[in-house]
Amino acid sequence: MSGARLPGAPTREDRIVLHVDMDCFYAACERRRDPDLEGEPVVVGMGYESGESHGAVATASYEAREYGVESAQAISQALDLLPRTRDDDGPVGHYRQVDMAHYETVSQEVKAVLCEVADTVRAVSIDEAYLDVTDRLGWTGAAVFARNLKAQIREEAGVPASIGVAPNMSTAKVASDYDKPDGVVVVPPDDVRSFLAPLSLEELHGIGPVTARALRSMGIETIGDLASADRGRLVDQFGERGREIHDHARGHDDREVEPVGQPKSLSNESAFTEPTDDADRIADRLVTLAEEVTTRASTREILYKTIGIKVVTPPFDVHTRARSLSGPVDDAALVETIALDLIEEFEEQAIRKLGVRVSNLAFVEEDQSSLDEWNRNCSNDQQTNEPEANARSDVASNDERERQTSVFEFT
Ligand code: TTP
Ligand code: MG
Repeated sequence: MSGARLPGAPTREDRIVLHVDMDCFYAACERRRDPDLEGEPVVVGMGYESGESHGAVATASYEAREYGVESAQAISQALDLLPRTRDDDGPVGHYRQVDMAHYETVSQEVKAVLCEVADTVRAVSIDEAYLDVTDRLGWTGAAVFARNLKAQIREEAGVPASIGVAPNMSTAKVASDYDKPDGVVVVPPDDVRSFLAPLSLEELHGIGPVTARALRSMGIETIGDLASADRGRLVDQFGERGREIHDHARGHDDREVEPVGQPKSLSNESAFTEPTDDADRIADRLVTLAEEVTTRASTREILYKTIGIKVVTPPFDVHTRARSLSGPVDDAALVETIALDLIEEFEEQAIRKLGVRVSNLAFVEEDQSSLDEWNRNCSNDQQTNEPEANARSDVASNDERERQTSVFEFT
């Protein structure tokens, strides 16, 4: 199954890559602030206001798509396809003008959730991002992780997403599109070729109508046909891009998910099968989580100034505790000691889930510009979702407030 690779280039087929793509994003954002649009055909576009008639559809809700509405259609044509008046409880078409400022706000909220659950997040547009979660889970946990993430985005950003999980970016993107809307599709390494094979050429990112037509004229109808096509012929016809689409059709894509900037925290959490108050089990689990987080920090040459734990008690009460140091450290033993110290407050309480987090990060090798970039991308990372009463910070400086989010939904 190996395509042409540079000698020594790593084979990265063991990675776990997520592609998150929001469903009918602009329309979903409109619904978020106007719940009356829920379940209705909604068209979002521009250029149809104040007597203008040349506007085009930016997106449409899935209900509107059922009537044949699609992106780039003339708005007047789109609205003609939709019911204008409501019969009994039947649907009626709605038009909303594009409001980028609002969509950017929602997009930042989605990204804040993504930043929270993965160390490596690459936002590629207002409504899609790739995550690499290889360090966080195995394939057996991938579906649950993706479903939790989808639910979390819905809960915290108020919009629906579809998620594809695969060993590389290109297949993950195909997977996120496969079961839209509100879908989660997991394609483990052994299933990549059989998943891709029957799909039509246009499902592959980078194959537009023109390339698809050219491929069809070569007798190539599906991604499977493309995968087994002669590589030399594809390169003759399409140059370097021929090589790329051939690789992607065969489920090969060595591109790394390169984050924009850096994370704001590193954390890991783990749930018990049943809530437990067994102090030894709780301490053992906390130590394991602390080790995992500090190893990750150390490998990436990341220092931290704040060390925290998260404790979930039944039914689903989330408590966070943290302690800040006077300066950044890389000290695994200290993280363990502080985590064990902080958990003492919960002695004899049944615990459903535990987490360890280090934050207030400093990057040994990084320059400030990439940090600023990340901070812009994760500017909503400071949101508080837990009740104030749950917060308690054993913090050195008064102006520093620990984040309490219901997020950090990991392994
Ligand atoms: P997409 O992700 O392509 O579309 P979508 O999120 O609306 O729907 P889907 O469920 O199929 O993912 O694009 C994201 C947003 O980009 C979309 O909501 C509106 C905008 N957009 C345009 O403005 N013009 C276009 O032609 C397209 C395709 C999208
Ligand atoms: Mg989308």
